[in-house]
Amino acid sequence: MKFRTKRAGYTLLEMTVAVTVLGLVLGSVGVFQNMSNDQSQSLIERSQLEARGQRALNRVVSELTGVAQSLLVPDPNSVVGSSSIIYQRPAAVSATGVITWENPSRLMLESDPADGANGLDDDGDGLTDECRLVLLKAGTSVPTVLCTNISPMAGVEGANGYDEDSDGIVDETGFHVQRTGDLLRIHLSVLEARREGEPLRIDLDASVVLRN
Ligand SMILES: [Ca+2]
Ligand SMILES: [Ca+2]
Ligand SMILES: [Ca+2]
Repeated sequence: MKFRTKRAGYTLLEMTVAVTVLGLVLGSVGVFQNMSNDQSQSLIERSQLEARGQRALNRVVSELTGVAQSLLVPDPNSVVGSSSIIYQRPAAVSATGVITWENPSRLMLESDPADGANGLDDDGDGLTDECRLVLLKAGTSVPTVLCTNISPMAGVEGANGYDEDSDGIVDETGFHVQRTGDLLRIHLSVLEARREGEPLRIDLDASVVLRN
């Protein structure tokens, strides 16, 4: 009487299929892991850039809080706003409500000294014609840099006489202020170069109510 013997082991074909499937699974896991790492890194970079821009914007808001509309130079009430503003902060208020003003301070956007406005990335940091925001406080002669790597232009705006983002301001720069009534709008566009692709950009806005 003959008995069929139970098969031990796997055929070469089965082994090949198993190895191939395992390879595909491990490859997929690797790709997914890389995508996940890239997304995490991107989120971290965006979060850090937003925090950096927000710190600078908070400082600008702090500087411009309590200032008088009539003491702004220039008065940024035109459709182009202003990338530079001279202002005076209240120093003291008398019992009768008379305000004594500090000497003028100035906030201004200027080209990064290492990268002039020529359409080229002169310093090779991945950003073209980046700017910086500086503060010259009353009574000082050395400006403080509040923020670097500011976009020359805000958002999608180009220097072409059009209001691309339909915000009512034409050709606005990466830092600008604009006054409507007693409301002063402040905008900041900060950049961070990436290893590949376009730089990361964060656009931040705030506003302060001016004294009359
Ligand atoms: Ca540059
Ligand atoms: Ca340049
Ligand atoms: Ca605009």
